Amino acid sequence: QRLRADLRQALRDKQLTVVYQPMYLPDGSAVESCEALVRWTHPQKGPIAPNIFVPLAEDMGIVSEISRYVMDQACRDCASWPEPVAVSVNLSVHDLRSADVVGWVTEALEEHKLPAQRLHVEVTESFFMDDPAAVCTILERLRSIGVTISIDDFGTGFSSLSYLDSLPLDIVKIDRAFVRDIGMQSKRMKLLRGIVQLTRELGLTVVLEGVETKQQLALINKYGLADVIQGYVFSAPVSPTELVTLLSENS
Ligand code: G
Ligand code: G
Ligand code: MN
Ligand code: NA
Repeated sequence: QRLRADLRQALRDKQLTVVYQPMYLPDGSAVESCEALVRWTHPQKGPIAPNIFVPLAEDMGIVSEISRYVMDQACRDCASWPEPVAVSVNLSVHDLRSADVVGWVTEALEEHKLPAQRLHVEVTESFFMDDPAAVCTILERLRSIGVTISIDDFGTGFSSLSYLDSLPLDIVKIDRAFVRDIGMQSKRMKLLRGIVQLTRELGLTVVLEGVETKQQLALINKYGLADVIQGYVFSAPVSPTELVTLLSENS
């Protein structure tokens, strides 16, 4: 109960910040895009994980205020990065229950003069559970203005394969569970190779999440399994300032 009141206060007092995790080309030569990740530092309790407060905000019916805040920051920050680095913003399924989202995304892009081509939005499989037609309509509208659509945590939800060809998608971010235990001859590796091949067959871009070690990276590149790589092997999430430094060193 207390945390709910504190979260409302946090939105008013701008206690929320955004960090960015760069996603790289598989050889590490350049940053392709950066994922915006919201952070909350509670004045007494310290950092609260988004896994705690995002679901809380959803339950309170105020998650779109967080999404709009992150979208605004993300568009502002991305506009200052070297082209063509894109920013990727997580949406909540609640954001897609109302057509307003197209309006506030457009506003953020226009306000910060960011071309829509540099904005990606991430949705999860669970978004398509209750009202897939409505969600698809809104994603189509975002796509028609030039926004790129990513499916996040792919492979962890239900009926994951059956709809890959029917949803308005551009990028598949394969969940880190598929990367974690890959060994040369492992079943995990076979599974990952199969998913990647299928994804590419459908014309979608493959992002591998949660790549942590040099060994994983070497295997991924040996088999050419990723178009883009996100994970600690290249970089953890960093502050907007650190990111600007990182991007300037990287280009
Ligand atoms: O950054 P971290 O690993 O702690 O994120 C944990 C979870 O919180 C991830 O699943 C991530 O997608 C989610 N998350 C982080 N930032 C946002 C955000 O701005 N909006 C939404 N809806 N989820 C977010
Ligand atoms: O669910 P989503 O993909 O939005 O979550 C992104 C979160 O994953 C980020 O908050 C980030 O902290 C975390 N993350 C990023 N890279 C790695 C990694 O290499 N390993 C692990 N375990 N987590 C990661
Ligand atoms: Mn994500
Ligand atoms: Na993910």
